[in-house]
Amino acid sequence: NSVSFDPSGYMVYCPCMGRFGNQADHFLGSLAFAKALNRTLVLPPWIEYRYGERLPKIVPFSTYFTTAPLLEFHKVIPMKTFMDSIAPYEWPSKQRVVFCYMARGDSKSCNAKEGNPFGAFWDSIQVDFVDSEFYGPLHHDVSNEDIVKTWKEIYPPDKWPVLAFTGAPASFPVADENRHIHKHLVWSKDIEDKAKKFLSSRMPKGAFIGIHLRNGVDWVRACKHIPESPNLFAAPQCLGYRNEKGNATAEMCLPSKEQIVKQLKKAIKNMNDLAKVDSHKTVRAVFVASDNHHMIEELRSALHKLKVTVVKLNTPDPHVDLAILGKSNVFIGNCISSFSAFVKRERDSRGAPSLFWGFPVT
Ligand code: GFB
Repeated sequence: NSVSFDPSGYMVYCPCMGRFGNQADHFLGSLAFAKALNRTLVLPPWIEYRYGERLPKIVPFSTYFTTAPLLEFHKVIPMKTFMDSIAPYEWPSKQRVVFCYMARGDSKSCNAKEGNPFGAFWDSIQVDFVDSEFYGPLHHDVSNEDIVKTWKEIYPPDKWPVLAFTGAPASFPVADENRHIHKHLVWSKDIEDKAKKFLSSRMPKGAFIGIHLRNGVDWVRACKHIPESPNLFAAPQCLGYRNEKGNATAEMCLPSKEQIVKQLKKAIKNMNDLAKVDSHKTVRAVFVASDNHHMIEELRSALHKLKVTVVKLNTPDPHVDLAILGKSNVFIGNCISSFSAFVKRERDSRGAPSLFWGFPVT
């Protein structure tokens, strides 16, 4: 067959933590890790959870993203190609050892298939493991050259052609130095087309502000931890990785209606001031993405004097929401949410402006 084998080896992992935003953070770190070790990264599928369904849905990587731009950064291979053309020869069933930092649960193994989504993920590619390998105290922070060297010494590709990880060999949130890799994450034609179709058919011509309202019950619960977690989840994206720009607040996590309206009006006014010299910049619409309550009626009535349309997708679709938010003239997101962080990174890679609810604290 035409798939060429990489003598430097492969790396495969289960994106077993969190939902899309978390998995995207982990993907960037894992790709950086694979690059540091000079191994081909097997593109993981996305793991999705449906309310009321016991098993998660396993979605091919390419459903949402294009492979070619990733190759500009590092060697990657689709999961199916790897399983069909590489694994049978380089990673036969009897040699499938799984890596983890230390034993999971109360066993002497990685227990890589124990629990959800662990079992479902490896089952989806028909992989069972014969043994576990604990790599601790070695770790995945490859910003340190010695660590890279140690990985290569202990696990050379001729003896270990495939490193399979129980979870992503990456940090959450994504390390600061890996954020830039996001520019290689380009939406698939399908997602891009859906976003463009919505923009051309449902949005007035002109500038628009994209906002992310993360306000479902899981989020309300998570925000209760803000007082003891000053850098919760994706918060470093606005507060800095060492809280250089302050601590997370309840208003950043779950902004009030007053806060949202105040910031939106200000953003619209700023844009419209710019529009005095460039009329293309006049704000015509606000696009709302949310996991729960879009506040469409509240926002329409609060903004009616500003002559803007307030819109959302007819059918919920997180990836199309993200793609549209990425294209907005100004984005206002949730600093704590990794879903917002996805948009912020994409926009940063193009120099497009982003703001956050309740930040900076005034
Ligand atoms: O993406 P995500 O990891 O971001 O998880 P957070 C939130 C999920 O909620 C998304 C849905 O993957 C979507 O499925 N969602 C959130 C949305 N915002 C929107 C939106 O604007 N539009 C649509 N259509 N869907 C973390 C979780 O979420 O929240 C953690 O990953 C944990 O596992 C924590 O549950 C409480 O960082 O916001």
